[in-house]
Amino acid sequence: MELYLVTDEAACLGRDFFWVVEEAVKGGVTMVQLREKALSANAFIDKAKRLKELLAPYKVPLIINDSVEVALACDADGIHVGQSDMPFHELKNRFPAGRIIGISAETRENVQEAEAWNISYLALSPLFATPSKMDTGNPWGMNGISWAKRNSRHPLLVIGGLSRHNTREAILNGADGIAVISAICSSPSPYEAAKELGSIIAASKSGI
Ligand code: TZP
Ligand code: MG
Repeated sequence: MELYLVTDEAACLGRDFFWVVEEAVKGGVTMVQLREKALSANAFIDKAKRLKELLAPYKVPLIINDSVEVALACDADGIHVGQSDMPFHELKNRFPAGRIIGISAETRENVQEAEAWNISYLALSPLFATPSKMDTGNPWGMNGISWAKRNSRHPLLVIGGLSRHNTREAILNGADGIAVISAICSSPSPYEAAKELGSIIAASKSGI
C-alpha cells in the first residue's frame, strides 16, 4: 500500500479509465481502490470485474470502496470503508477473513477505536483539504500523522491533497504510504506521475 491509487473517473479528464489505471500501475502503483459513488450495483460490479482482470497480471490488489456486495461479486482482494459507513463488527462478519480491510479515520477517537480491530491499514482522511472530496472533516495535517504514528499499531496511509510536493514530508512524519486521486488520475502522464511518487516514497523511506 505504499502508493495507493483511488480511482475517480471524472478526474481522468475524459481519457479512458482503464488506460489511466493501467498506466499508473505500470508506473508503480501498488494498490488500487475502485471508488464509485454514482453507479448502479450492476454497473459497479461489471467495472470491478474488468478492473480485477486488468490488475491480475501485475499482482496489484483490487480494493472496493464501501460495497461488500460488489467486493464479493468481483472477488476483490479487499474492502475499504469509512468508520461512519459501517460498524467494523458488521464488516468483519460480512467479509471473508484473510482479505484486506482498510478503514478511514477522520478523528483521533477513530484512531483510538481502531486499535481494537484487526485491519490491514488505517487511512488518515483527509490529510489536507482537497477539491476531490468536499464532505470531509478537519484535515489531519503533518502533525496529525506523527500523532497517529505514536497512537496506532496499524500501517498508516494518508489521503487528501497528496502530491509530489508533500509526499516526502508525509513519509518522514510517519506515513507508511500515500493514497491519491488527482495527482495520478489527472496527470498528463499517469505513468510518469506514479513513477515519480514511487521514487519519492522509496527515497524518503531509505533516508535519501
Ligand atoms: N478521501 C479523503 S480525501 C479523498 C478521499 C477519497 C480524495 C483525495 O483526492 P486527491 O485528489 O488525491 O486529493
Ligand atoms: Mg466511504
